[in-house]
Amino acid sequence: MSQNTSNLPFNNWSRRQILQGSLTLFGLSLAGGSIGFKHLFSNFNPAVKIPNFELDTNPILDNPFNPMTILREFDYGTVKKENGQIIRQYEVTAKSSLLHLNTSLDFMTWNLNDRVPGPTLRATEGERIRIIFHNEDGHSHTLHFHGTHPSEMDGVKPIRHGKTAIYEFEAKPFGVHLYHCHVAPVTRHISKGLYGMFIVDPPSPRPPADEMVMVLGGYDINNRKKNDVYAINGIPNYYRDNPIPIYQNQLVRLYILNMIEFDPVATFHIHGNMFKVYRTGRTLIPDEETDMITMGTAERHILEFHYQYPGKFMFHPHQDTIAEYGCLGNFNVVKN
Ligand SMILES: [Cu+2]
Repeated sequence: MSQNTSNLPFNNWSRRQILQGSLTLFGLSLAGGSIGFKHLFSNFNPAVKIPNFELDTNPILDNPFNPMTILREFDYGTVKKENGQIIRQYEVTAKSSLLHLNTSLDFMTWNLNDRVPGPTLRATEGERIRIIFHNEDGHSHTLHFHGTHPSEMDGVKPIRHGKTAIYEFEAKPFGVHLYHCHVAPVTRHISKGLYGMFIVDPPSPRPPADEMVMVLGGYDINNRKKNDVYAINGIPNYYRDNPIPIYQNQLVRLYILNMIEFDPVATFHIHGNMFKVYRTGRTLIPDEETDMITMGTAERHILEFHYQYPGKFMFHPHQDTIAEYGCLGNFNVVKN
């Protein structure tokens, strides 16, 4: 059973980035026979390099999270051994908090671990995982996972304010999945921010790549069952104003999830390039190559591409309203 020890962080991150607090290693500990470590960052394969960049500390908006950090952040939980069995354990807390979407628009989110989307939980197929869910919000919520699990772990029974629930099951099948609150009206609980990505890696890891996560969401500010603004990784137009640095000719593996409620579909398009599609992340060989993919709500895929030419390239849903109201971004391709 893999413990992902090969994924320990730091290999590609500068000391400055670490000191900036954009990258934090949580509680590294080794104690008598049990292995307990928690790290949040992905396949830190020495073969993969990430361009240095200054993390925008977002002083105007002053939010509890930064979409540039969310982009390449993976929560592998804490691995422990109990009665001879290895368990990968995560902590997820529901709360309410105010998010500054732009300089003139605030929104009271219901969120997980103080961020929208919630943490990108990641495990390897076949591992036993345990999600400890604390509900510190005033409303009842749940965590309902996609993937295969027993009925009693399906996360549809409301967990009241101040209560804790434990969801435990085997991570399967490999692919890109999601989790979200399943309390009615679900559209409201999701559009308020209670969702996140759940990646199950295949037993043999995918090849090294600059891995990143994009979760598309919408905000129904006035509770009209209609989105007023949209965002990739929580903050509208963040990557339009802060382009994502990637290296020329290096493989990018993008885990993408559409969590936009109220609009039937969202598309995704990248400029100046094509991408390979692994539908729902359920294959190891690509299903197709295109530059446009259509996703219903909760639909998700792995897209792989590398940029042949340096420079700035846009990405966005091709429904231009969704793009113009918050889902527009840029890659900044730099020479390696
Ligand atoms: Cu809820």
